[in-house]
Amino acid sequence: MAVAQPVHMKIQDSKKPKSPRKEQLSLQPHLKHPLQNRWTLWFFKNDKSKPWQANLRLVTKFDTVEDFWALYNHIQLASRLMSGCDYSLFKDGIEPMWEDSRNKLGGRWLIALSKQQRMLELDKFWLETLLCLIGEAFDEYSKDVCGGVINVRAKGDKIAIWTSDTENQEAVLHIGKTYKERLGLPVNAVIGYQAHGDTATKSAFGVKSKFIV
Ligand code: MGP
Repeated sequence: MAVAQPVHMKIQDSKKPKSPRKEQLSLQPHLKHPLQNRWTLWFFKNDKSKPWQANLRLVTKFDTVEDFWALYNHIQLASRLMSGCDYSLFKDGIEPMWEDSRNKLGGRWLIALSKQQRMLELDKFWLETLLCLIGEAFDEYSKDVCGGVINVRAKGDKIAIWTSDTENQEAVLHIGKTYKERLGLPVNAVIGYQAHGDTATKSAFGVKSKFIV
């Protein structure tokens, strides 16, 4: 945004060379702080007349810290979305669905929230989830991370981190323990990891967790 400058500043400025020096120009591309990965934000709005995949929209991609915050500050907080909506943030090239080749053998660490937690914790937990993702918070196991999803639902909201391989127990457990700590959940709280294959074919009895932390 252009900011009007006081007259005396303009006089001082007029003494400076008119065009920036070469070195300054070459520094400009480095002014933004690059993220390790490029990320894609997706939005889901439930229109029951359409198939599930048709309700999913790619919003934008970003790969710098500054562009993340510009986006985060521009979009609606999750707690203000209509019930039935989702945000998903996935590594570029991975679609936020079970069918993607990077997801189909994977699963999710699921944070199931009570209705009361929407006002108190939903936005805080989702922001922390986003920061864990873009900040590669899981050490060498961050490569197993595919993305994160928030489901805004009247029956109780959900937040999850999706990983690529349910069989990679070391990675899954490290990610789960770190995620629980980062959310500041009490030690005696339990979160579960569910395989997408089980979620997609779940029975009336629900989905059994493969791991808990
Ligand atoms: P949901 O949106 O993940 O949870 O899945 P919700 O609305 O809380 O419902 P619940 O069943 O978990 O209680 C709702 C429905 O959306 C699923 O039953 C599927 O029909 C569809 N769906 C969700 N996901 C994440 C996928 C997906 O990755 N692929 C496909 N094909 N359908 C999906």
